[in-house]
This record gives sequence, C-alpha cells and structure tokens, in this order.
Amino acid sequence: MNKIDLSGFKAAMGQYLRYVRGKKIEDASQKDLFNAVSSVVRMLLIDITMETEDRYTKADAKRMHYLSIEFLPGRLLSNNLLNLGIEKECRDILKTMNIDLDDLLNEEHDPALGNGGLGRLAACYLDSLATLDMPGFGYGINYDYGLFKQTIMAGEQRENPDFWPNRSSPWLLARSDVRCMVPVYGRIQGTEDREGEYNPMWVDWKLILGRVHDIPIAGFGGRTVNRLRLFSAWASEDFDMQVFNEGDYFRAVEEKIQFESISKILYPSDSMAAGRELRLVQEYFLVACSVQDIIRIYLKDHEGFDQFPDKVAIQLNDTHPALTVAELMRVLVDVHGLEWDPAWKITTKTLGYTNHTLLPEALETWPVSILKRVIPRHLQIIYEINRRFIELVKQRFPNNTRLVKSMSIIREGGEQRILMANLAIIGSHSVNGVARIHSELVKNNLVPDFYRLWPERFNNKTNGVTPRRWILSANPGLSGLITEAIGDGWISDLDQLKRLEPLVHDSVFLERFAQVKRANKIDLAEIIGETTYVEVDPDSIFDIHAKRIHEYKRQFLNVLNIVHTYLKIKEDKQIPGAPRTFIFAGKAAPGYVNAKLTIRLIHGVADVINNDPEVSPWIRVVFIPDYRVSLAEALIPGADVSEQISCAGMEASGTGNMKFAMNGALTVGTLDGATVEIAERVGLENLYIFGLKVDEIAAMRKHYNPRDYIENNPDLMRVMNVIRSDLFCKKDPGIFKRLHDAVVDFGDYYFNMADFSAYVETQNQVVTDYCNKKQWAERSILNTARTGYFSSDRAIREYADDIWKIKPFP
Ligand code: 26W
Repeated sequence: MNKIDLSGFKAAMGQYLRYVRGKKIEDASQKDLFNAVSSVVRMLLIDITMETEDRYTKADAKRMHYLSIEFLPGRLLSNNLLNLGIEKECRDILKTMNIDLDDLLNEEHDPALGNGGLGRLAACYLDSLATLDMPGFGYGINYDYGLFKQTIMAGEQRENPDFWPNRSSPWLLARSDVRCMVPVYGRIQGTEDREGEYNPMWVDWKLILGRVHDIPIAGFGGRTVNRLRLFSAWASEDFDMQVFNEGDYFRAVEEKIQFESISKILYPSDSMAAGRELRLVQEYFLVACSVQDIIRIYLKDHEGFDQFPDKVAIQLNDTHPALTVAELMRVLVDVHGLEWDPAWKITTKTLGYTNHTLLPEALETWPVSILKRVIPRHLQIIYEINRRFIELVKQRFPNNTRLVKSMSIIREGGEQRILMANLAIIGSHSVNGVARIHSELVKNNLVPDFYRLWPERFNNKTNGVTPRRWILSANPGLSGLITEAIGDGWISDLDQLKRLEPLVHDSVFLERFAQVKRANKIDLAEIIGETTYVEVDPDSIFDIHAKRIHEYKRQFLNVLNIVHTYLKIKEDKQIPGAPRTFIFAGKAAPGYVNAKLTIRLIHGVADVINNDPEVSPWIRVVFIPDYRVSLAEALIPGADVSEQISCAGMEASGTGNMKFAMNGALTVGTLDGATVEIAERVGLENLYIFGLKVDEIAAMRKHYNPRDYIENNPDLMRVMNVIRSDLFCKKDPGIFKRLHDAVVDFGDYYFNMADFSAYVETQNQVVTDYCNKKQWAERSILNTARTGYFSSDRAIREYADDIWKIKPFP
C-alpha cells in the first residue's frame, strides 16, 4: 500500500468549503461536507492519474478500451477511500472535527447508469484493471437520467426519474480540452476521385459534439488510477450560428434539443431490444466518440497504423457498441486513407466481442432503412464487409446456401435487418461467453455455423466480481474476521480465502462467523423495517431473491413455493421447522407487463401472509423497493439463502450468485450460468442444486405440457388455483389470471411447473438443515473459502492474457 500524506486534509476541506461553496465549516450541511471530503480525495486521485498516465506513456504500453453502453459504478467515496488505503485515517481526521464519515457516505447519489448485470460487470472489471496496474479504460455515455427510481404504490411499481447530477458530482472531471465530432444523417454521393476510382462521399451530414467527462478509477493499493470516460451530446455554438444564419430560428433550436437528447436517458430494458432510432443514435454516438478518442491517443505517440493492433485493444460489451466494426473501418479508410484489406486486418485484430445473453428478444437487429437514414456510410461499409465475408463462406463451403443465409450480416425476408451479433463476430478476433455453460451454448446453439467456420475465435471468460466492493466494503464485519484469521492478502488475491477452510473445525471462529452474519441480518432487518414497514425477525432464515424481475429468472416459482408453504400452514396445519423471511428486490422494465404483475403478486401474497397471525410467525414476505448497487451492498451480507433459480440455459452467468456465495449465503439454484461453476467449487454438499438441466429442457420443449404436472400434483394444483383466485388481489379481482394463464394455457415457456416439486423439496431441505446451526455455519464458511475463483481479478487476468495481450505496469 502506497502511503498517502494526509497532513493537509483538514485545511484542504476548509478551503474547498470557503472558496468553492462560500461557507464556513460550521455552516456546512452534510452534503457540503460530503462534497468537501470528496473534492480532497479527488485531488489525490488526479495526482495518481497523472503519474499513472506517465508510466503508461513511458512504457509505450498497449491499452485496452472497454466500450459499454452501461456502467454501474456504485457510490465512489467509500470505495476510493478503501482503495487508496486512507479510510481509517480519514475517518479519524473527520472524528476530530465531530463528523461521522458514515453519515457523509450516505449523502452520495448512487449513479444508475446501467440496468443490471452487464453494467455492474463493467464496473467490477474497471476496478480489477486498476488494481492489477493494467492500462484498461472504460468508455460510456454520461446520461442525464439513469435507470428510473422504483417506488411501490399499492403493490405496484411506479417509475420516477433518476436525475444523475452529472454536472455537480465531485467524481466527474470535465475535460473541456477534449471534444469529439460525430457526423450523422446526410447522404452518399457516388463520385470519382482524381485517379478515376469510385470514391463515395458522405455529404450533407450534421455534426454532434461529444463532450468528455472522466471518472477516476482507483485500484486497490493506491498505485494506479485509470479512468472511465463518459460522453455527452452537445450541439456546438458554431454549428448553431451556421443554422441561425440560415434564418430558421425555431428549426435551429429544435435541432439543438434533438441532438442534445441523445445522452438524455438510459434505455430501461435489459431484455428487449428497443428498435428506436434514438437508441441506435446513442449506440453510434458512443462508438464514434470512443473510436475518435482512441485514435487520437494512439496517434500522439505513433505514426501510421501498422502498430495499431499491438498498441490498442477494444472490447465490445455485448453488441450495443458493435458499430465499432464499421466506424473503425470508416475512419481508417475514409479519414486516414488506408486500403480496405490492411484496414480490415487492423480492425479484426483490435476488436473483441463479449456476448451476455442468448434470449432471442434481446438480440439486437436494426432495420436497414434506419441505418440508411442515420449513418448511410456505415451501411455501405457493412454491405461491403458482408459481400467479402460471403465470398469467403462460399469458398470454404461451396454450394451451401443455408450457411450463407445463417451467417450473413443482413437478414432478408420482409424488412431487411442488420444482425448486430453477426457483425460483431465477423469483425472481431475473439468471441466470448461469460460462463462455461453459456460459452458452450454460444458455440453450439446460438451461432454454430460461425463456430464451425472459426473455432479458434471462440472462448469462455467466466465472470467475476470485485472483492473490494462486494466483501471488503460491503461486509466490514466479515472482512475484519477474515483478515484477523489469514491476514489481508486475500483482498487482492482472493484465492487465499482457501486458507479459511481448516477453520471450520475451530469452534471460536465458527461462532464469530455466525455472529457476523447475525449482526448483518440485524442491520438488514432495520432497512427492511424502514423501507417496507414490515418487522422481520433476524433469527429467521433470510432467503433473498434480488435481481431484475424477468420471467426467465422465475421469481414466480419462488412465489409458488411461498404460497404452497402458506397453504400447508393454513389448510394442512403443518408448521415449518424454522421461521423464514422471503426477501425480494428488483426492477421490472416499464413495458414488461408480466414482470410488473409479478411485483404485484409478491405484494399481494405478502399482504395476506404478513397480516395473518397464524402464518406470520413462520413466514414473512417483503419486497424492498429500488434495488440498486447501494441496496445490494446492504442486502447481500445479510443473506442466509441465495435464490438463483433461472430456467436452465437462460441466465448467461449471473454475478449476484457469486456475491452471495462469497458472503457466506448458501445457494438454492439451477444448473445455469456460473451457478454450475459455483457448485463445482463449493461442493454439492454446500449448496442446493435442483431442477431440470439444459439438455433435459431442450429434449422436453417440443412435447412439454405444463398441465400434466398440475394434474399429477395436488399441491401444485392447489397453489395454481389460489393464484388464479382473488385471494391475493381482493381489490382488483382477476388481475393474476394472466400470470396463471401464461403457465397453464400458454405453454409455461420457462418450465415453472416442471421444476415446482423439486424446488419445494429443496426448500424444505433448507429449512431442516438450517436447524443445525453449527453445520450451517461450517457450510457457510466453505462458501466463502471456496469462491475466490470468482474474483474479477482472475477474470481480468484471463482477458488480459488471452484476448487483449496487455500487461501490468506497476
Ligand atoms: C438491447 C436490450 C438489451 C440491453 C441489455 C439486451 C441485453 C442487455 C444485457 C446484455 C443484459 C444483461 O445485463 N445480461 C447479463 O449480463 C451479465 C454480465 O455478463 C450476466 O451475468 C447475466 O447473466 C446476463 O443476464
């Protein structure tokens, strides 16, 4: 750990308050104090950023640029203090001023520039890159409005705007020295150049400016600070003048507003491609700004593009930035005058693509007509890429029209569409999935023909999460205990958690481990009380299902077991072996009817159960509103049971599953995503695997009839009948029929009925096992001890070695 000198800390805070806020320290609000502390920390970060940058430049380091339409960094003050190694000292300094650091931490807005897994993964990866002293930088959009804030009114989700104070956040550095110019719209003029060669020109385009803000990303240990570069759209003054001079004042203002709306708001769906022009323009805006910035940085120290792939790697976080393939080609060929072939070689050597989803409705396709209007030159380039690619396919596999059709970037039949995944695969040297089982499905189910063509391109990078935020910062009780037992090496080398294993035989350690969990549950119970007005017992089993609400994640199946347990108590007078609290959290996409209904169902069920004196001593149900990074940090350390019950084959990886296990929760899960690998590592005796497997589901899909399961299982029949009845919706009769029918009449696409009995059995086993407190604690410790593999440091090392070829520069 680098030692940072904090002797001037107090004085710097005072100066900030006085000369930036115009306040005396005694008049400062908590928010002022948060800003003061943050602005001092920011100065430290800037010093290290510059030092880091010098180090990279001097070494002429290869740099990796991570392009992502979403980043979910979470609050940064606490994280920065911990990573710089000054948390304790800073806390002590503030104490001498009668300020409690924890109060200030809560003043920070939790930036919601992402939907869920994909954006949070990007943030964990930036943390690891900096911690490993690797030159890796994030590129994203500086939305004005992040993901909506969720409130609950009468059991229903309401969406409220989340204004992200991107102009006043202490973590955003405005880089007015850097600007990106993004051409958009216009048309192609086919002309011949002086040599008489066909030389199409993109003319009559409009210009959007990209303004640049950087968020410093501090690695653990305080040696390296990288940056996350965010772009916002802006119509320049010069541009205004030009249009104003044409005399149409209102058109000028309208256009300005239209352009500046590009970075206004994050699209709130992580499972359904939007298909709106504004979204495509967002994606293009991110890509164009990023490519320009990357090339600008490269050209500072290099001449020509021969070295480009040796000095630059670009990773596409899903297909949202897939236009990079066309934009890089455009800039190399049209702007820098390279020939097609060398430009293509450079492009494919530079790019890598990560797939994060197999859901057909989430795979992006764009109508050719929209591209033609928005980015006509890119469309032309995509056609040319495709023409050459199809040539190659025909050479390799003569007379195989099926192959040509399946791999073409353009889908014919009806409206012509661009398949973004195909574009990304053809334009990259590496294609990876995010968990072993998912990568296999990418190769064998999603794009088997590409796999046959280029097997060497495909690889797996199982996701990871940063232990700095998800253990050290979120769970100080557990961190302290671990460090006492094995030293603090685990924080940057998570495999060291293995050394906790022998301590399962140490009764003192066991007892203290259980105490930490209990203390975390007491804290969580308090949050639950404040946010849901339901009192819950910290000695009950805390069973947590926290993630986006989606049919494939099967919150519905969880509810079925709860209703079943309720009916067992109510009608069969069977009392469970231990009290349980079922905790839900998660947002539904605003247009996703069944997801929103599921939230209502959870509330309806909670209402009946929590208010029934016969039942509520045994089970309670709560839905904590507004799931976000800071809530996850409070939730995860307090979990006994982690619900990872997606329909097998649908969850690419999951990352919450890793965070829960590391913090000692036992997983109830299907063999899906990274849960497969968690099971392998913690051992089958330390979690609960149930349900149909991927191949079983594939085999059953054609003939599956959910009614067979209902008719043959009186428990399930009873539960489904109650769901359809108005017991849980007395005020709005009939509303849950749609959820019932999705399963009974519309095929139960996610196999809830088929997995019901196995799930119920498993849940009963959990209750039985929990009663053996000692054994539960042992298994909980083994979950922590054996999940070091799921550190994002391991994942980033694999990406660095196999795909990016970047090295640490400590
Ligand atoms: C175009 C609409 C849209 C937006 C976002 C489609 C798909 C997405 C994301 C790719 C969805 C997402 O967040 N996927 C999640 O990525 C995580 C990180 O790899 C995985 O752990 C999750 O399993 C996966 O659902």
